[in-house]
Amino acid sequence: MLPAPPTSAAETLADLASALGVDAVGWTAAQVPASAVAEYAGWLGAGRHAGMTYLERQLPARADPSSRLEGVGSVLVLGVSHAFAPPTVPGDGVRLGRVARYAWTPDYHHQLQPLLTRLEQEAAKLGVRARGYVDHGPVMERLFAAGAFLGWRGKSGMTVSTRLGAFVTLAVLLTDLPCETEAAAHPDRCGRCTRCISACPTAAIGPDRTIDARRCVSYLTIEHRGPVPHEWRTGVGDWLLGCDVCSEVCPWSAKAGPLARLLEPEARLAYPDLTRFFGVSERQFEREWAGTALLRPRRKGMARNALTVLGNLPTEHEGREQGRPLLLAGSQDPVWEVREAAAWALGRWGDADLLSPLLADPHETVRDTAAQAWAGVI
Ligand code: B12
Ligand code: SF4
Ligand code: SF4
Repeated sequence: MLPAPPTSAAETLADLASALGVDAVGWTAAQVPASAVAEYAGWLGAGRHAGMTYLERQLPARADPSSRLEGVGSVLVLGVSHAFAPPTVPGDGVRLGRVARYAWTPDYHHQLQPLLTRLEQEAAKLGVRARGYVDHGPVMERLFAAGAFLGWRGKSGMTVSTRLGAFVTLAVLLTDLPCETEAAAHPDRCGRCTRCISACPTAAIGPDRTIDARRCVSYLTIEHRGPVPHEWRTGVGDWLLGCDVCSEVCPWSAKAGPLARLLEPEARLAYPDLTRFFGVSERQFEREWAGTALLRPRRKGMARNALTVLGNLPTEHEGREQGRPLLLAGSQDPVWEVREAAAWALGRWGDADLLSPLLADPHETVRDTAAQAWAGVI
């Protein structure tokens, strides 16, 4: 039996979520087993959260959902598909590299928040206290998703659904509705498959269904500040923002096909024009990309990522001609991290003309990378 609070209010809230366009809806008890907390602490202890130190501070709150909502009893878990059909590539600008699907729409946090607010209001009318979260909150969304039978914890760490595949965004509504059903979880449907583990470009997926963020391309392109460690730059490949490899190769994603209906992708976000990351201030960038996922790495992060993607272009790639002016712009960027990424990319291209000025760069790290690039050891 699926876990659900035994009231008509629970049904009303679940029905409303479905009526608002949510693709998968389920209830679970607001319980976090001690074993999950211990595992999470072990993950942090091993340093696999990389620079996301906020995750350490949030552990007590994650372990205890009543810290978010006093008297919490049950959680309504929402799954929203972001399995989009790709939009048509616009013809203008320099459009190289790939953006992960979650970022093809205006920021999903902003898009889904009104839906959660609507559910909170409906709950209040029903005499239920409720608090919604999408991604940002210190809530074990994937644990609750498994408890609500939305999907299981795949070997990639992703919540995978038989109906929606892995391209599913999660949100939760903590409520004070009691839940007496025993905690259960969606059965594992990975079987003997290990596709995500083999396909991960940086071998970031461990044998324990967790990842090492220090080498995950998603972390490196979105959350990591400063130069990406050289050892992972080729693994970044053509990813400008995020990484979908472990979700793409999952057979359950292929079975699901494109079915997103609540979120709408935009071509300018799926295929951003790389020239817009150079020769502009952070403020101009923020204005242009307001309300999108590109704000997280900021202008300097996106310029760095664009240069990494350019550095990874194969020798005969047609994009090299369009990309060279960007390498020049990157090598003259006011931000040293961007110049450092340009030095690396120029080394990969063997472009001595644009590389040589960086050998005398005012920043030591840029000079170091330029020297390695010059020596051909990049
Ligand atoms: C930090 C974070 C990241 C980090 C670290 C990711 C990671 N795998 O740990 C980075 C930046 C690398 C990242 C990348 C991505 N992320 Co992210 N991320 C988060 C965030 C904010 C916290 C996750 C976290 O605490 N990780 C630490 C690990 C140890 O915790 P965990 O995955 O929750 O699992 C723990 C427990 O929940 C428990 N657990 C999980 N499932 C189950 C099931 C059972 C039965 C049990 C008992 C326990 C259990 O076990 C773990 C140990 O305690 C969540 C949102 C949230 N509030 O949860 C989004 C979230 C996990 N990310 C999401 C997405 C979409 C992505 C990317 C696909 C984005 C992209 N395309 O680039 C990649 C995928 C990488 C991957 N393979 O996981 C979605 C995932 C949706 C889904 N279907 O699973 C989330 C849920 C955001 C959302 N609201 O939709 N992310
Ligand atoms: S998001 Fe990419 S780099 Fe990160 S674990 Fe998945 S496949 Fe590996
Ligand atoms: S790719 Fe295979 S192993 Fe990985 S999550 Fe999907 S089904 Fe599981």
